[in-house]
Amino acid sequence: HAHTHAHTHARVAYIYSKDYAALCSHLPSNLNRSKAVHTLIDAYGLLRLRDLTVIAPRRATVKELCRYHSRDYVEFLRQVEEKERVDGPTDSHTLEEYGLVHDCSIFEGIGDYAEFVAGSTLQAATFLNENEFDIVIHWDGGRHHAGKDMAAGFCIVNDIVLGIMELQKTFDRVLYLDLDVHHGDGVEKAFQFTDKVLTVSLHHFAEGFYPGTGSGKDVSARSKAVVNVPLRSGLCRKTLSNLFDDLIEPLVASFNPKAVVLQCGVDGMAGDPLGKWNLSIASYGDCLQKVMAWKKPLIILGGGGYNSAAAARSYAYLTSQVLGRDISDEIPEHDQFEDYAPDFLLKVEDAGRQPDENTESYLSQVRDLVARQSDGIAS
Ligand code: TV7
Ligand code: CA
Ligand code: ZN
Repeated sequence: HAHTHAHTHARVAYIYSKDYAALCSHLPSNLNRSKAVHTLIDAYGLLRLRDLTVIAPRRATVKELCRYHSRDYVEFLRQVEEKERVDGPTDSHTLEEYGLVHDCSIFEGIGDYAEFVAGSTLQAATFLNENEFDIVIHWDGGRHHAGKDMAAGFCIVNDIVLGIMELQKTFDRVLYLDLDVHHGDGVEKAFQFTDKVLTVSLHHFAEGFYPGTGSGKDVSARSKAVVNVPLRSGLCRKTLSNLFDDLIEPLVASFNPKAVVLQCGVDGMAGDPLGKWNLSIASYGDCLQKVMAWKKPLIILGGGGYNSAAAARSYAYLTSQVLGRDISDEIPEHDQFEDYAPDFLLKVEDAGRQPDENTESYLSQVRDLVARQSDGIAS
């Protein structure tokens, strides 16, 4: 295929259906978030714009899921609800073996959810492979912690790994950039032995913070194209923007990816119940602008974000940015308008909630860490 990107307006696909949002809204860690996100984006009129195509999600087949996941785990996910209706609750040993406890307990529709979240990111990848769209948005995707044969950290299946594997059919080098406040451990693990997929994760790194990996210090033979950027609490817009320019831009220039997957978890936003950072919506906007400026085939995924109204605000803003449209700072009147009280504005402010502990001296250590990890990365 010829992938030329001389267009001024990107061809944008947006993966969504009402039923899929309902399915995703049962995810215990993000109850009703999916509905909030798509409802706000729709309320802003973005789904009716001509330069955006809404595409219905599709199921991944067993065969597709098994490109990465183990057959046992896939079959278990697909059958667990029916089996529990007939035989009663699954024994705790089996649940623990598959990681379907605590953070990832079984929920209504889990089998369908697993098939659709994976199928949707696979579909996104296929659109890029076939040069049908330039940018595909899948806000319900981005499940970076799921393992080959187990769930982890609110992630049941790893749609990202499956999507990147699909992109590899067409694109020789794929960049994975993970902005979620947590380390993208599952994706890193899947591609740690190949230099054709560069996995980059920025994350909060501190004693006791999940998942505890991604120190940036485990530079070894196994990690060929793995770059971790461990950061401290209170990360603010300016610091992130500088890090992006100083560390990410040169890395990406030397790797020269043919396609990009952006995991845009927004749990680093100020006030997120799980996050430790101090980012604003505009801060994610900065990153997205920089990524779009590369003009590479791009999949944009969601991820964390545990204040649903804040996540909806940011995903609405980011969607408008992809389309090159400005949207009003005033939340439009719609069914869920009350969720945006008391200000009813699009803003999530980053101002001074907590100090930025990423001091100049800490950041110079990070620069050294990243330099050591990037050694030998070239296209
Ligand atoms: C991508 N933090 C996912 C991020 C996954 C974080 C964790 C919770 C949590 C779980 C709950 C809950 C919670 C308020 C927060 C070590 C444990 C501690 C379970 C109680 N409230 C993403 C995963 C992280 C579960 N897990 O990157 C049920 O917070 O720290 C842990 C692991 C063991 C299990 N316990 C928590 O953003 C989408 N979990 C309330 C009820
Ligand atoms: Ca991350
Ligand atoms: Zn997260």
